[in-house]
Amino acid sequence: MAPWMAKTHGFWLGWPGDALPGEPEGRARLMREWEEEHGYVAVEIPAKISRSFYEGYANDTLWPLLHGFPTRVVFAPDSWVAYRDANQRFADAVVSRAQKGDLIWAHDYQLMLVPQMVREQSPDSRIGFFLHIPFPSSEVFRILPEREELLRGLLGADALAFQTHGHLHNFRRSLLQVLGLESQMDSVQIDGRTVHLSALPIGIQSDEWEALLRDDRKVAKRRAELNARHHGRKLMISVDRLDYTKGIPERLRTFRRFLRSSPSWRGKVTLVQVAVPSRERVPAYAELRSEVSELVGEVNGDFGTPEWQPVVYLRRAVNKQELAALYSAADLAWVGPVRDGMNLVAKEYVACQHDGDGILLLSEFAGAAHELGEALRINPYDEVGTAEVIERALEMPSEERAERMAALHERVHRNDAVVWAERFIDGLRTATATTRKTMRKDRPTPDLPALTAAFTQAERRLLLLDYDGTLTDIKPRPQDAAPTPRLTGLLRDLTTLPNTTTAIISGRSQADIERWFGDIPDLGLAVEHGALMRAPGADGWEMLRGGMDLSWKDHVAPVLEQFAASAPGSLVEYKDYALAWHYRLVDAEFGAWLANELVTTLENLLAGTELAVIHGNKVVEVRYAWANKGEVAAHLAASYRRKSFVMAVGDDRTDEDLFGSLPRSAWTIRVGTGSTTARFRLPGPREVRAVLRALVEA
Ligand code: GDG
Repeated sequence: MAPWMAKTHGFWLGWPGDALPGEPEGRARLMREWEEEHGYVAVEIPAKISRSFYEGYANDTLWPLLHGFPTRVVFAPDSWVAYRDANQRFADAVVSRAQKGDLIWAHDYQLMLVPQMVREQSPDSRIGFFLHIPFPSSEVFRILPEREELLRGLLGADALAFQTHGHLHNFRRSLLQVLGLESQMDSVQIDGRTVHLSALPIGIQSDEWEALLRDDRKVAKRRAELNARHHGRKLMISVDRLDYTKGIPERLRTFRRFLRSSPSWRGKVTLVQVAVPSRERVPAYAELRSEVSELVGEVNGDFGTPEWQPVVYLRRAVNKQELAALYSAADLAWVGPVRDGMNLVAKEYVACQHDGDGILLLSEFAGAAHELGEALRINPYDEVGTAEVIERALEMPSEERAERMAALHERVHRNDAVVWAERFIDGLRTATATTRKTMRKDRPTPDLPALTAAFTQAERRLLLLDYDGTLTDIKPRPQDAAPTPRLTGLLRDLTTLPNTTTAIISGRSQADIERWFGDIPDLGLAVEHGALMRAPGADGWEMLRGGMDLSWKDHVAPVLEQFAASAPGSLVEYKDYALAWHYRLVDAEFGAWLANELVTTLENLLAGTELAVIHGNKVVEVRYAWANKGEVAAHLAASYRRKSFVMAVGDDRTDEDLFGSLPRSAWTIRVGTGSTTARFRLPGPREVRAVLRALVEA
C-alpha cells in the first residue's frame, strides 16, 4: 500500500501493537507526529482486548477457518467480543476523520465488521473492502457461530473484492446459504443498496525489486557471493512467514523424498528456507516451529556431508536487499503453500528474474496459481508428484525456462501494486457513483407527512396490500409466514377507520388467507392473484369470472410432480384455480435452470389455452391469464374517484399488475429492490408496517 498511499496523501489507520511508549505523554506526542507528518493514525486497542482480538479471534479463529482448516479453529466467545470491540474502535477512528466524499478502504480479515460499523454511523460513506486471504467453501464458513454478523459486516461496503474468482464464488455461496441472499456474479442487493463484487488479484511493486537489483551495489555484491558459494550446485529458495498454511513441513518432507528418489542430485542442490517467525503467542505456531526445526535437522542429518548442507534454514527476517539477492541468484523458487490468498513471494521471485531463466514451482492452492500459468504447478500434499516436478524443473532446458519466465515477468510487471490499487479505487468510485445515481433516479420513499395528510384529507380511502414480502418477511417455507398478533391487530385497526376499505391481494390459496384473516369481517380478501375474492364486509367468496373447466389440472399436476421429484426441497402447491411449483429450498443455480426447463415444457403444453405460465420469485405457477392482481384492483378501485386516496403496496413481479391498473395519482409503493412502475419504494415489510401504523394514528 505504501506507493499508493504516498500518491493519495490519505490517512492510514492501523493498530500500532507495541510500537508506542507506555508513558502517556510520549505516546500522545508520537501519535501526533505520526499523524501530522505521515498521515499514520494509531488506533489504540487496550492490552486486555488486543490479545483476544489479534491472537484470539483474528488468528486463532478466522485465519484457520478462512484457510479451510476447521479442525484448527478455536471457538472462544470472549475473543469474539474483543474482535467486535477492536473493529468498533477502527470504525470510530475512521468516522471521526473521514470527510464527506472520502473513500474508505478497509483491509482484510481482522476488520470484517468495519464496513457495516462505519455505515451505521455514517450511512452515505463510500466504503471498499479487500480480503487478502482466501474465502473458504460455504460448508466450512458456516461452521462459525458468528457467520451472519461477519457477512453482514462485509456487506456494509459498497465494493468487496477477493483475490480470486474461486474465493468470490465461495463468498456468494455463503451469502445464499447463511443469509438466504441471492447474488449476481458482480453484485448483491441488500437493504436497498447494491454491493459490488469482484475478483482482483493483488500485485507487487515490481519496479522496486528491479531497481534494487539494478542500482544497489550491496545487492549485486551479495548476489555474486551467493553465486560463488553455490557454484556447481542448483540453488532453490523458499521464503515464508512461519505459518502452517505455507506448507513448510510438507516441503521439507518432499525434499527428503526427492533426495531419496533421485540420488544423482545429492550434493548438487541446496534448498534455502527463509522462515520469518510470526504470531508466536498462538500455540499452533509454536508447535510448527519445533516441527520445522526437527525436519530440517533430519534432512541435513540424513543426507548432509562435510561439504554439503542440503537445507539452509534461516529462522529470522532477512532484509530486502538480501532477499533480492537470494531471489535473483536462485535457480528455482519453491512456493508450496497448502492454502494462500495470493502469495507475493511467487511474484517477487518473478520480478527479480528479469531476463532470467529461473523456474517457479507454484502450489495450485495459492491464489497466484490462477494468474501465473507458466509456473510449474505442484500439489504440495503430493510428495511423489512434486518430487518428479522438481526433477523435471532441474533438467529443463534453459530456453524453455527463459521463455516461461519472460511471460511470467510481463504479467507480474503489468499488474503491479499501483495498478491493482487504482483498479480497486476505480471500482469503488464507479460503484458508489452508480449507487448514488440509481438512488437519485430511483423511486423515492414516500414522504410520511404528505402521505398521512393525503390520507386524512380524502373523503374515501382504499388500501390494497400484498401479503408475503410486503406485510411480512419471506420465509423459507410458505407455511411459516403466518401473521403475528401485532400484524392482525394492525389490519383490524385499519378496517375500523371510517370511510376506509382495506384489502389483502395475495397469490396464496384461499385456505391460508381464510385461516389467518377470515375473522376480520371488514377486511377484503383476494386470493390466487384475484381468481377468488371475499369483498369487504361480505360473507362468502366469489369468483371473478365464473364457470371454468378445471380438467387442465389433471394434465399439469403430473408434470409439476415430476419436476418436484427431481429437485429435492421443491414442492407442488395445489390451489383451487392454480398450481405452483416452489423451489426456494433448491440449490440456487440448479433451481433456476430447472425452472426455465419447466416454463418451456409448460408453455408448449398450454399453448392456445386461457392459462398462463408465470415465473415468479422462486416459483413457477400455472393459472388463468385473467386472474391477476390488476383485475381485482381495477374491480375494487372502480368506484373511487379522483378525490379518493388509493394506495397499493407490493414486492413482487405480480404486484406490477396491481400498480399498472390504478390511476397515476395512486400511492403505489414497491417493497425492496427490482424494477417497478410504482411511484415509491420502501425497503422492507418493517417499514410498510410503520407506514400503516402511521395512517392508523393519523
Ligand atoms: C497475506 C496473504 C497475500 C517474507 N520474509 C521476509 C519478507 N517477507 C515478505 C515477502 C512478501 C511478504 O513478506 C509475504 O507475503 P505473502 O503474500 O507471501 O504472505 P502473507 O504474509 O501471508 O500475506 C497472502 C498477501 O496477504 C497480500 O495480499 O498474498 O496470500 O496470506 O512480500 O517478501 N520481507 C523481508 N524480509 C523477510 O525475511 N524484508
